[in-house]
Amino acid sequence: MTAKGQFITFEGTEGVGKSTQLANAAETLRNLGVEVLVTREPGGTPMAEAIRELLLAPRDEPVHEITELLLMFAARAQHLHTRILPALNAGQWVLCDRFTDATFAYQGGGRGVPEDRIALLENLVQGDVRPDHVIVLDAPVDTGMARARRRGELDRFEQEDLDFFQRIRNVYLARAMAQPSRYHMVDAARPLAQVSGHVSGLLRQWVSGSEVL
Ligand code: Z5A
Repeated sequence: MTAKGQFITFEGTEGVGKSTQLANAAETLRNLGVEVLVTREPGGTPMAEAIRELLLAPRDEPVHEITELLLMFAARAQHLHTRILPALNAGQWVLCDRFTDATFAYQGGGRGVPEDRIALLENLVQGDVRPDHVIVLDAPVDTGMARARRRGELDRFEQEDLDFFQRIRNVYLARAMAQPSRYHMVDAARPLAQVSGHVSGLLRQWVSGSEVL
Protein backbone atom coordinates (compact mmCIF):
# COMPACT_ATOMS: atom_id res chain seq x y z
CA MET A 1 0.00 0.00 0.00
CA THR A 2 1.31 3.49 -0.89
CA ALA A 3 2.01 5.66 2.17
CA LYS A 4 -0.06 8.83 2.22
CA GLY A 5 1.91 11.93 1.23
CA GLN A 6 2.62 14.87 3.49
CA PHE A 7 0.59 18.06 3.13
CA ILE A 8 2.84 21.09 3.62
CA THR A 9 1.66 24.70 3.32
CA PHE A 10 3.63 27.94 3.04
CA GLU A 11 2.19 30.99 4.74
CA GLY A 12 3.06 34.57 5.56
CA THR A 13 2.26 38.16 4.67
CA GLU A 14 2.76 39.36 1.11
CA GLY A 15 6.22 39.29 -0.41
CA VAL A 16 7.86 37.22 2.33
CA GLY A 17 9.12 34.75 -0.28
CA LYS A 18 6.54 31.94 -0.31
CA SER A 19 6.66 31.33 -4.08
CA THR A 20 10.47 31.43 -4.08
CA GLN A 21 10.71 28.99 -1.15
CA LEU A 22 8.06 26.71 -2.58
CA ALA A 23 10.05 26.27 -5.80
CA ASN A 24 13.24 25.53 -3.81
CA ALA A 25 11.37 23.12 -1.56
CA ALA A 26 9.97 21.19 -4.53
CA GLU A 27 13.49 20.83 -5.94
CA THR A 28 14.88 19.66 -2.58
CA LEU A 29 12.15 17.03 -2.23
CA ARG A 30 12.45 15.80 -5.83
CA ASN A 31 16.22 15.42 -5.33
CA LEU A 32 15.39 13.22 -2.34
CA GLY A 33 13.17 11.02 -4.52
CA VAL A 34 9.83 12.38 -3.33
CA GLU A 35 6.97 12.87 -5.80
CA VAL A 36 5.67 16.40 -5.38
CA LEU A 37 2.59 18.37 -6.35
CA VAL A 38 3.10 22.15 -6.22
CA THR A 39 -0.07 24.16 -6.02
CA ARG A 40 -1.57 27.35 -4.60
CA GLU A 41 -4.61 28.97 -3.04
CA PRO A 42 -6.88 30.49 -4.00
CA GLY A 43 -6.52 28.41 -7.17
CA GLY A 44 -5.00 25.09 -8.13
CA THR A 45 -7.74 23.87 -10.53
CA PRO A 46 -9.26 25.65 -13.56
CA MET A 47 -12.44 26.46 -11.64
CA ALA A 48 -10.60 27.56 -8.49
CA GLU A 49 -8.25 29.71 -10.63
CA ALA A 50 -11.36 31.41 -12.09
CA ILE A 51 -12.51 32.17 -8.52
CA ARG A 52 -8.99 33.50 -7.77
CA GLU A 53 -9.37 36.00 -10.62
CA LEU A 54 -12.70 37.15 -9.19
CA LEU A 55 -11.10 37.58 -5.75
CA LEU A 56 -7.92 39.41 -6.76
CA ALA A 57 -9.25 41.81 -9.41
CA PRO A 58 -9.38 45.40 -8.14
CA ARG A 59 -12.97 46.66 -8.46
CA ASP A 60 -15.03 49.77 -7.70
CA GLU A 61 -17.81 47.77 -6.01
CA PRO A 62 -17.02 47.15 -2.30
CA VAL A 63 -16.60 43.42 -1.62
CA HIS A 64 -18.40 42.23 1.49
CA GLU A 65 -16.16 40.21 3.81
CA ILE A 66 -18.57 37.25 3.82
CA THR A 67 -18.60 37.19 -0.01
CA GLU A 68 -14.81 37.07 0.09
CA LEU A 69 -14.81 34.36 2.77
CA LEU A 70 -17.27 32.14 0.89
CA LEU A 71 -15.37 32.48 -2.38
CA MET A 72 -12.14 31.46 -0.62
CA PHE A 73 -13.81 28.32 0.71
CA ALA A 74 -15.60 27.60 -2.60
CA ALA A 75 -12.22 27.59 -4.34
CA ARG A 76 -10.75 25.51 -1.49
CA ALA A 77 -13.49 22.85 -1.65
CA GLN A 78 -12.84 22.31 -5.35
CA HIS A 79 -9.06 22.33 -4.94
CA LEU A 80 -8.93 20.10 -1.87
CA HIS A 81 -11.34 17.44 -3.08
CA THR A 82 -10.35 17.22 -6.75
CA ARG A 83 -6.60 17.85 -6.57
CA ILE A 84 -4.97 17.84 -3.12
CA LEU A 85 -6.59 14.77 -1.56
CA PRO A 86 -6.20 12.54 -4.65
CA ALA A 87 -2.48 13.47 -4.78
CA LEU A 88 -1.96 12.78 -1.07
CA ASN A 89 -3.77 9.46 -1.36
CA ALA A 90 -1.51 8.51 -4.28
CA GLY A 91 1.54 9.11 -2.06
CA GLN A 92 2.56 12.50 -3.44
CA TRP A 93 3.69 15.25 -1.14
CA VAL A 94 1.65 18.41 -1.66
CA LEU A 95 3.33 21.82 -1.33
CA CYS A 96 0.66 24.50 -1.27
CA ASP A 97 1.21 28.29 -1.44
CA ARG A 98 -1.28 29.33 1.29
CA PHE A 99 -4.25 27.40 2.69
CA THR A 100 -6.79 27.94 5.49
CA ASP A 101 -4.32 29.67 7.80
CA ALA A 102 -4.43 32.48 5.23
CA THR A 103 -8.20 32.70 5.72
CA PHE A 104 -7.83 33.02 9.49
CA ALA A 105 -5.12 35.64 8.91
CA TYR A 106 -6.64 37.69 6.04
CA GLN A 107 -10.41 37.32 6.45
CA GLY A 108 -10.12 36.93 10.24
CA GLY A 109 -7.30 39.29 11.26
CA GLY A 110 -7.42 41.51 8.19
CA ARG A 111 -11.17 41.87 7.58
CA GLY A 112 -12.43 41.14 11.08
CA VAL A 113 -14.55 38.02 10.40
CA PRO A 114 -14.98 36.18 13.73
CA GLU A 115 -12.77 33.10 14.07
CA ASP A 116 -15.68 30.77 14.89
CA ARG A 117 -17.36 31.54 11.54
CA ILE A 118 -14.18 30.65 9.69
CA ALA A 119 -13.80 27.49 11.77
CA LEU A 120 -17.36 26.48 10.81
CA LEU A 121 -16.53 26.62 7.11
CA GLU A 122 -13.17 24.94 7.71
CA ASN A 123 -14.96 21.96 9.22
CA LEU A 124 -17.61 21.88 6.50
CA VAL A 125 -15.13 21.99 3.62
CA GLN A 126 -12.22 20.05 5.10
CA GLY A 127 -13.68 17.68 7.67
CA ASP A 128 -10.63 16.75 9.73
CA VAL A 129 -8.07 17.47 6.97
CA ARG A 130 -5.37 19.89 8.13
CA PRO A 131 -1.84 20.46 6.79
CA ASP A 132 0.77 18.15 8.34
CA HIS A 133 3.20 21.07 8.47
CA VAL A 134 2.71 24.82 8.10
CA ILE A 135 5.85 26.79 7.24
CA VAL A 136 5.31 30.38 8.37
CA LEU A 137 7.72 32.71 6.59
CA ASP A 138 7.88 35.70 8.87
CA ALA A 139 9.30 39.16 8.16
CA PRO A 140 8.37 42.72 9.15
CA VAL A 141 5.45 43.71 6.92
CA ASP A 142 7.29 46.61 5.33
CA THR A 143 10.09 44.27 4.22
CA GLY A 144 7.62 41.96 2.42
CA MET A 145 5.60 44.83 1.00
CA ALA A 146 8.72 46.47 -0.45
CA ARG A 147 9.74 43.15 -2.08
CA ALA A 148 6.27 42.51 -3.54
CA ARG A 149 5.72 46.06 -4.74
CA ARG A 150 8.81 46.01 -6.93
CA ARG A 151 6.64 43.84 -9.21
CA GLY A 152 4.37 46.77 -10.19
CA GLU A 153 0.57 46.51 -10.47
CA LEU A 154 -1.19 45.77 -7.17
CA ASP A 155 -4.05 43.28 -6.76
CA ARG A 156 -7.09 43.95 -4.52
CA PHE A 157 -5.31 42.66 -1.37
CA GLU A 158 -2.01 44.36 -2.10
CA GLN A 159 -3.81 47.74 -2.13
CA GLU A 160 -4.44 47.44 1.63
CA ASP A 161 -2.38 49.46 4.13
CA LEU A 162 0.38 48.51 6.57
CA ASP A 163 -2.07 48.06 9.51
CA PHE A 164 -4.04 45.42 7.57
CA PHE A 165 -0.87 43.39 6.98
CA GLN A 166 0.29 43.90 10.57
CA ARG A 167 -2.98 42.36 11.84
CA ILE A 168 -2.41 39.45 9.46
CA ARG A 169 1.13 38.91 10.69
CA ASN A 170 -0.13 38.94 14.28
CA VAL A 171 -2.62 36.13 13.51
CA TYR A 172 0.09 34.00 11.91
CA LEU A 173 2.36 34.53 14.93
CA ALA A 174 -0.42 33.65 17.36
CA ARG A 175 -1.38 30.48 15.45
CA ALA A 176 2.25 29.39 15.24
CA MET A 177 2.74 29.92 18.98
CA ALA A 178 -0.42 27.99 19.81
CA GLN A 179 0.65 24.83 17.92
CA PRO A 180 4.46 24.72 17.77
CA SER A 181 4.61 21.05 16.70
CA ARG A 182 2.74 21.70 13.42
CA TYR A 183 3.79 25.30 12.70
CA HIS A 184 7.40 26.08 11.83
CA MET A 185 8.49 29.71 12.07
CA VAL A 186 11.16 30.73 9.58
CA ASP A 187 12.79 34.18 9.78
CA ALA A 188 12.26 35.31 6.18
CA ALA A 189 13.98 38.68 6.61
CA ARG A 190 17.34 36.93 6.23
CA PRO A 191 19.17 36.59 2.89
CA LEU A 192 17.58 34.12 0.49
CA ALA A 193 20.24 31.40 0.89
CA GLN A 194 19.75 31.32 4.68
CA VAL A 195 15.96 31.11 4.41
CA SER A 196 16.22 28.31 1.82
CA GLY A 197 18.73 26.46 4.01
CA HIS A 198 16.33 26.59 6.96
CA VAL A 199 13.39 25.30 4.87
CA SER A 200 15.49 22.52 3.25
CA GLY A 201 16.62 21.42 6.71
CA LEU A 202 13.01 21.03 7.82
CA LEU A 203 12.10 19.06 4.68
CA ARG A 204 15.07 16.70 5.05
CA GLN A 205 14.04 16.04 8.63
CA TRP A 206 10.44 15.21 7.57
CA VAL A 207 11.59 12.99 4.70
CA SER A 208 13.92 11.01 6.92
CA GLY A 209 11.11 10.59 9.43
CA SER A 210 8.66 9.34 6.79
CA GLU A 211 8.32 6.10 4.86
CA VAL A 212 9.61 7.68 1.63
CA LEU A 213 13.22 6.52 1.99
N1 Z5A B 1 -5.80 35.15 0.44
C1 Z5A B 1 -6.77 35.38 1.39
O1 Z5A B 1 -7.12 36.54 1.64
N2 Z5A B 1 -7.34 34.33 2.02
C2 Z5A B 1 -7.02 33.05 1.74
O2 Z5A B 1 -7.60 32.12 2.33
C3 Z5A B 1 -6.01 32.81 0.76
C4 Z5A B 1 -5.41 33.89 0.13
C5 Z5A B 1 -5.62 31.41 0.42
C6 Z5A B 1 -3.15 35.92 -3.18
O3 Z5A B 1 -2.09 35.29 -2.59
C7 Z5A B 1 -3.91 36.73 -2.16
O4 Z5A B 1 -5.01 35.97 -1.63
C8 Z5A B 1 -3.06 37.11 -1.00
C9 Z5A B 1 -3.84 36.69 0.24
C10 Z5A B 1 -5.20 36.29 -0.27
N3 Z5A B 1 -2.87 38.48 -1.08
N4 Z5A B 1 -2.01 39.17 -0.58
N5 Z5A B 1 -1.39 40.04 -0.27
P1 Z5A B 1 -0.67 35.12 -3.27
O5 Z5A B 1 0.04 34.13 -2.42
O6 Z5A B 1 -0.76 34.82 -4.69
O7 Z5A B 1 -0.03 36.59 -3.20
P2 Z5A B 1 1.00 37.16 -2.20
O8 Z5A B 1 0.87 36.75 -0.82
O9 Z5A B 1 0.86 38.61 -2.41
O10 Z5A B 1 2.36 36.51 -2.63
P3 Z5A B 1 3.51 37.22 -3.32
O11 Z5A B 1 3.39 38.71 -3.29
O12 Z5A B 1 3.64 36.58 -4.67
O13 Z5A B 1 4.70 36.98 -2.39
P4 Z5A B 1 5.58 35.70 -2.01
O14 Z5A B 1 5.21 34.52 -2.84
O15 Z5A B 1 5.55 35.54 -0.56
O16 Z5A B 1 7.01 36.19 -2.40
P5 Z5A B 1 7.96 35.85 -3.69
O17 Z5A B 1 7.20 36.12 -4.95
O18 Z5A B 1 8.61 34.56 -3.49
O19 Z5A B 1 9.04 36.99 -3.45
C11 Z5A B 1 8.76 38.35 -3.66
C12 Z5A B 1 10.07 39.04 -4.14
O20 Z5A B 1 11.02 39.03 -3.07
C13 Z5A B 1 10.76 38.34 -5.32
O21 Z5A B 1 11.33 39.30 -6.14
C14 Z5A B 1 11.84 37.48 -4.65
O22 Z5A B 1 12.94 37.27 -5.48
C15 Z5A B 1 12.22 38.36 -3.47
N6 Z5A B 1 12.68 37.61 -2.29
C16 Z5A B 1 12.16 36.45 -1.80
N7 Z5A B 1 12.83 36.07 -0.69
C17 Z5A B 1 13.79 36.99 -0.48
C18 Z5A B 1 14.80 37.15 0.52
N8 Z5A B 1 14.95 36.28 1.53
N9 Z5A B 1 15.58 38.24 0.43
C19 Z5A B 1 15.44 39.15 -0.56
N10 Z5A B 1 14.50 39.05 -1.55
C20 Z5A B 1 13.70 37.99 -1.50
